[in-house]
Amino acid sequence: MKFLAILLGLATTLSLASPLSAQEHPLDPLTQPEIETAVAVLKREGKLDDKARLPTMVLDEPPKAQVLAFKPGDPVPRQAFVVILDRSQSKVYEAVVDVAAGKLVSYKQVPGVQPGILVDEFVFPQDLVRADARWQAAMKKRGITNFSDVQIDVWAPGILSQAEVAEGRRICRCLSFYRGGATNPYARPIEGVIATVDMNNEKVLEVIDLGVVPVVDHPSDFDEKSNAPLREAPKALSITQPQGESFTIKGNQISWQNWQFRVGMDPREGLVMHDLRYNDKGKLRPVAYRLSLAEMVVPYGDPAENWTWRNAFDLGEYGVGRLANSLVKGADLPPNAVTRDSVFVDDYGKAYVQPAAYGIYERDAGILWKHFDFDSGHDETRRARELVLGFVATVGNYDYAFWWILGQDGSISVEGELTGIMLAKGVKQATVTDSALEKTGRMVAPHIVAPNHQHFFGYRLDMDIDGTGNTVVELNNQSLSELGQRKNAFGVVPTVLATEQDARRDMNFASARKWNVINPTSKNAYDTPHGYLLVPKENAIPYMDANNPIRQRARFLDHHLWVTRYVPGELHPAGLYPNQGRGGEGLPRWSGTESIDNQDVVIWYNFGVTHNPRPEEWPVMPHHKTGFTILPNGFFGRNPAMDLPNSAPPPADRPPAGK
Ligand SMILES: [Cu+2]
Repeated sequence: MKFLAILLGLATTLSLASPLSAQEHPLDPLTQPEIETAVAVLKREGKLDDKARLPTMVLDEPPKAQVLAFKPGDPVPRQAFVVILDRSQSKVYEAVVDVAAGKLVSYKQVPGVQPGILVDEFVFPQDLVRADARWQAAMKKRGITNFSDVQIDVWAPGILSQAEVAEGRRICRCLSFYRGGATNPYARPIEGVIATVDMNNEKVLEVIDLGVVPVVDHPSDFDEKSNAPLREAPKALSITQPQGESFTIKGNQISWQNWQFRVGMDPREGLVMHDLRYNDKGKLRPVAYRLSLAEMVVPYGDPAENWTWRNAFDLGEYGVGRLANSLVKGADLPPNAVTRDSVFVDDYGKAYVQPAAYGIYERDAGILWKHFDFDSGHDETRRARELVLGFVATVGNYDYAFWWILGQDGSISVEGELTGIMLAKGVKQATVTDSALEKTGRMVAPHIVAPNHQHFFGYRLDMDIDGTGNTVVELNNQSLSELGQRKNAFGVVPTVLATEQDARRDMNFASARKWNVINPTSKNAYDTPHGYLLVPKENAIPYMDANNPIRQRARFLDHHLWVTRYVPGELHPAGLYPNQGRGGEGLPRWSGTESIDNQDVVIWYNFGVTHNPRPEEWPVMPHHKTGFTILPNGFFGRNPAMDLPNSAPPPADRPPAGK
């Protein structure tokens, strides 16, 4: 996690170059002055001492009705939600501060929970472990005497022992990698050595050494020099917008090609889309109130004692938003991108700016629609343009890019890119000498096995199609061979998901299952309800046993789709505190028997990538793209992009037809 220290070092030393202007909207993220007010109020009320840390300080979003009733010029309700970790007493508190009035609204202790890992906690356990005689002995056994050559990564503890549960400690587990002068320490795991640290008492509780697996030097570095000779770079490809971008940004509101929405960067969820509307011939129609990545979990499938506990809840335990890279144009983003800074809060309540924390750009997206008329030679083609918004988070060895993509055809897509370095296991063997070696993973380099694992992404989609009263209809295709002679007929069978319980649903390949979110009271010219269709792509089911404590904590993965009634504060499908959690929090608790027919509903869509590693994914994996789409389905009544001007040059300027 050295990178994190560097990243934060960089971020915290920057002055607030461009503080956001005064708040205009109830959903704007907290500003530096608001953060300062919240901290001052907590101090004044005696709620923050020197040992207290702030794992969370975010905007306490007002209830939806209040936000929807808001008109520009109205007083803006502004509250901060704060989680306080009192390290001296190992207690956790939640506070709400009205930052407009400078008042403490609420303050309560929350027993039996642990917030995610603090920024400091990525750093100080490293020194504790390096100074520990048991860990030093384990290193010496492996011929390592210069301890600063060892990189130590701090992980949330995953599965706890009975003693650890009973003691109620706040703990982390530390993995060791031999960095030396290498750029890729993850290629040199110091296998079998795990240190457990009590973070509130700053003590190494235990060092486990399961026996020496030699740390073998082999070429796995990823810098240019280590991979020479380099191939010739392809010829320059210019991406320019000489007339500037086609979107406009006003505060946190963005407009582009009939779309209008607000954005906010959340330290836990990353880039959140708010109040998404489509300008349909002058009428600003609501589509979604809030769209967010809500949780992730990455379970590993290796049965070795030092691997079974490894499961990353990348939002609840680490916070992908605050792990956002400062994006680089020409690398992370195309040169025509616009980058935006974000204001976050450090462990001590100090605001800092993360420069270029997210990016916005337009990209060419192939053909949007086309038809060439053979008889007349008439050709109409519309080139697709997409608006892409997102960020890139590095969580230890892995790197994730998360994008929201809006189309000119009214489509909304989620694209995730998985890259970075697979978590590797050191083995004694240099080749696959026995099949057991690849039973739960794949040898990707001599002495390196990358264990099978899965990446699960939980998205929270608060859709509001033409208003808050929405219904979710499941669509299943089935053969209708009783119709006609040739037994070719098939059709879609719609089923209303009437209650929260009915709306715990799974993928079905056989019926090409999709879910339609409709407004039953808002209909198109053919008297069918306006709707948006959730179309899954890649997905997975978790292979971990249902009783495994991690699986219990990730019960949102019991189903690919859940629908619940909108309730303010229900944002995180594994609960607010998955770290060291007892399980069962979040969606399983919220999904009851309430009616969700023509109600304000929230759609929870979970999808997974089952990662069976390939040697071609070593030492750094080429991006794996995944995601899903949400398409207008009767929302417009016809192709909303018919009004785009023709992209093709006039016939006289075209090359001869290729007949
Ligand atoms: Cu993976």
